[in-house]
Amino acid sequence: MTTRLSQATLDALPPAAAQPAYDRAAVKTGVVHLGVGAFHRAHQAVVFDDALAAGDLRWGVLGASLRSPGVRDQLNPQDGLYSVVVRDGDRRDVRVIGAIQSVLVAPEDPAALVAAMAHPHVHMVTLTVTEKGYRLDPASGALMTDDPDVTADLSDLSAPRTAPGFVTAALAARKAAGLPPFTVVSCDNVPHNGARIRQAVLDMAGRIDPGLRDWIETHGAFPQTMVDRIVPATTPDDVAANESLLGVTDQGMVKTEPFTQWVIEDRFAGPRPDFDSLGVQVTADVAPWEDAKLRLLNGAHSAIAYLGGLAGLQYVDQVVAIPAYARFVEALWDEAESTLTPPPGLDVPTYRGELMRRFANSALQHRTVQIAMDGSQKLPQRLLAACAARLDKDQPNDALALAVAGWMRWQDGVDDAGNAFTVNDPLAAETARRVQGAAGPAAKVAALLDLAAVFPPALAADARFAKAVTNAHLSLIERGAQGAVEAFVESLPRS
Ligand code: NAI
Ligand code: CS2
Repeated sequence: MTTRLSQATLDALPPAAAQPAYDRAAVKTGVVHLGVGAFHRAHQAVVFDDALAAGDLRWGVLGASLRSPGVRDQLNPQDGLYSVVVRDGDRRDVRVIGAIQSVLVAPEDPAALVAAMAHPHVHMVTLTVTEKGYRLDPASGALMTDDPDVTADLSDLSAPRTAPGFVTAALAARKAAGLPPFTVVSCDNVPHNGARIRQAVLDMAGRIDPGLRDWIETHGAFPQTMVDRIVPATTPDDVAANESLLGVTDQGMVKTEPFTQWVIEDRFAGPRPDFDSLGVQVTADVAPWEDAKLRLLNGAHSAIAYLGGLAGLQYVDQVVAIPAYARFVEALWDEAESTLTPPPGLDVPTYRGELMRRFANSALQHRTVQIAMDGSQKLPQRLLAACAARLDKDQPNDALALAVAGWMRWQDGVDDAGNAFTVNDPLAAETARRVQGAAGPAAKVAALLDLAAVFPPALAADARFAKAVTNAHLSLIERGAQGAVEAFVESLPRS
């Protein structure tokens, strides 16, 4: 067995692997991060590492997992160290990140996490707990008060279970201690992420203690963010390949692309790193950035995941290498783009070109099945908002409808070659029930459109939308996903 990456083995790393040059022992914990997945390690933690490297030692990160001990067991034996490997073609840039100081597993000791979040040095709580981790209804954004963990948090916050529960409990502890609130920074692809976590926390606080709610409303800050960097899940092969570069084993490594972007609304409850000097855009209005990213990047990602995955294509780059799929993505973007008000500084044609190049990065091996996960939580902001906006203007939605139909076909749990797979989604049991109970494809589409957690009532009731999705679904059944994409592209006017 090779040696593990740790503070003690940093000296043994090859010169090409960048590593922290600041005094890690002098770093204070200014950030608590909930959900230390791959994305946090390749995105926000890199920015905090940059802040530390620039000499501002207030921004060490305490990571917390709200579920399993996996990342704690990867990082704590490595003194929190791990590498970010930027992959592009044959390029492999390795950088060891020192910002994460340690990782807690919340269910093992919820009170310890609340106490850590209530520490006076903590100024920010950042979150990447996935869309479903907010316990919000995906279509309306309301706190799911019938969720058993939310119910438990509402009746007793001494041992929280949910992300809004931890934030509320820690803010209550800070209020009781006479401390200011921390800034809550959601870094998930949730629409209006700041406003949504704020509403969830205010809702929870209001049911527990109206005085706490008023205090959070007056003093709290929940900036909206747009976050972007493609960070596929790490595989054992990635760990092995990295070991041959580093000379030591790094169980916590993450792989990513060169591109990274973080846009944050200028709304903070206290100190923050000097974001402007760290390449982070601090701006008054994040919404146009968010809409563009969710509808163009993520909308295409979900379409690629369902329509590529059903055709048996494993990776995103394999999908966009097929000319019909690439043309389909452009058609989807034409529809989505027409619904956007791009922010100053975003040139959409250039952005689309960059996105296609990012998707084509074959060194990432970004699995379609990973992106297909949790579709019920993703569809509203990625595809359905654009559909609704186009219907309002009486514009057709054929490409978007094919993507939505791809999600519906995915709910069957069988690909075009007849291989069964697990539908990984918090609403999978509900979609399966609806699919199994439907007599024929049109009834199946109707039963899924009737799922109010995903489809807003006005969209579900729109006969033009139902017809487009039903036709697309019939095409998927008749031709398979790749055939349906090819037929769709054939039907486009020649440009
Ligand atoms: P991951 O699977 O590596 O990590 C997910 C984290 O969320 C884990 O810590 C997990 O314990 C936690 N989590 C999952 N379900 C939860 C729940 N119900 N309650 C509380 N915590 C829960 O995933 P990754 O790649 O870190 O992505 C996480 C999120 O980050 C995404 O869902 C997305 O919103 C956002 N994001 C991801 C990007 C990427 O390319 N990976 C890029 C931009 C945003
Ligand atoms: C992806 C995103 O998994 C998914 O659903 O669409 O995580 C995507 O990689 C990021 O949003 C890129 O910033």
